[in-house]
Amino acid sequence: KKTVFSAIQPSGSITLGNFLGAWRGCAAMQDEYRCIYALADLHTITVRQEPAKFRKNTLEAYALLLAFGIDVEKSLFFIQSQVPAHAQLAWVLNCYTQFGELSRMTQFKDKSAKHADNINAGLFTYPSLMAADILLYQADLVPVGIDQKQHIELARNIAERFNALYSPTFTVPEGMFPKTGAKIMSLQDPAKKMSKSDDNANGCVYVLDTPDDIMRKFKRAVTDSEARVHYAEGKDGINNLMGIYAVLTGKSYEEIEREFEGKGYGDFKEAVGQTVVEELAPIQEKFRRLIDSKDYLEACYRENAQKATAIAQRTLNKVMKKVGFLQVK
Ligand code: AQP
Repeated sequence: KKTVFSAIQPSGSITLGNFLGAWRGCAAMQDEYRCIYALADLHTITVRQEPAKFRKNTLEAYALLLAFGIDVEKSLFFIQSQVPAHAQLAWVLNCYTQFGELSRMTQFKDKSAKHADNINAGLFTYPSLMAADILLYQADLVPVGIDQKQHIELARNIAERFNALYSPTFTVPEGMFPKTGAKIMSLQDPAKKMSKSDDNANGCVYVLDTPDDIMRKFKRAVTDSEARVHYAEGKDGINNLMGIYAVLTGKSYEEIEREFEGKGYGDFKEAVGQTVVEELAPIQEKFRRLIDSKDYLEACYRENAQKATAIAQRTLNKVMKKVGFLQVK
């Protein structure tokens, strides 16, 4: 079986973008692949977090991903900060990653514009920590939203560079992007991706939003003045809604256009909202059960961190040896 790795930051409440762009697919891959999933909480502190809120977000994200269908009987699902090899390999990889390469990362540029008062070194070296996450598990495939494409490319370059300098050490991973819904945009500003940390909560549908909130956000979604449901350049708002509807119903854009021929945007928004509410209802119910089972959750992440440590350590040991660190026998 090929190995799959993916992670998500517990940097806020998880969005429909996170779910459709990546995690719905991740849950569906568990029979065919050896799946390794993580909460990337080390990455999260690249933006300042309030400690109590951060802890709460992390536990909630753990429960929510289980509710998405991540099954610890089939897959590994751990919390990054509980597996020390991630930070250790990231340091080594930092020394094999160029300043110029990191400077070109668009996420760094976006986030440093947004957090101009805290452009810390961790924000800059975020992609080499992400490379460490992936390479530690010798992942073949990394299912993520298209916004992560540049980071995956960098992880490949770092792996190839290290392999060429020493000898084959890392599997060179490939990104895997969904065909539709690879990038869900803000409902209020469809030029911007839907983001956990968006200041405008109306633009962002959270997986744990109530049905009323979800419907309200879709009804208020920014569209255009044409009033015809079809996919076209310049219709970012409608394109985004069509993308969401397409992923959830499995319908093509042509089928959606036919379904809403002669109908206004109001009907279309209502239908998209309703589909989202129905998709999320069983997830929300499962989440509510899990979040009350704190002991189960703790047992789960503890055991998964131990298993992940055993795997990650093997790669880290190889790397330390190849680089030339003095070994303790
Ligand atoms: N809008 C999106 N559309 C599709 N996929 C998305 N992803 C994120 N936003 C969208 C995918 O979700 C996974 C987890 O992302 P992350 O937590 O590592 O961080 P991010 O990409 O920076 O996500 P956010 O929601 O925008 O968080 P903040 O606000 O903290 O920066 C990834 O697979 C990502 O592609």
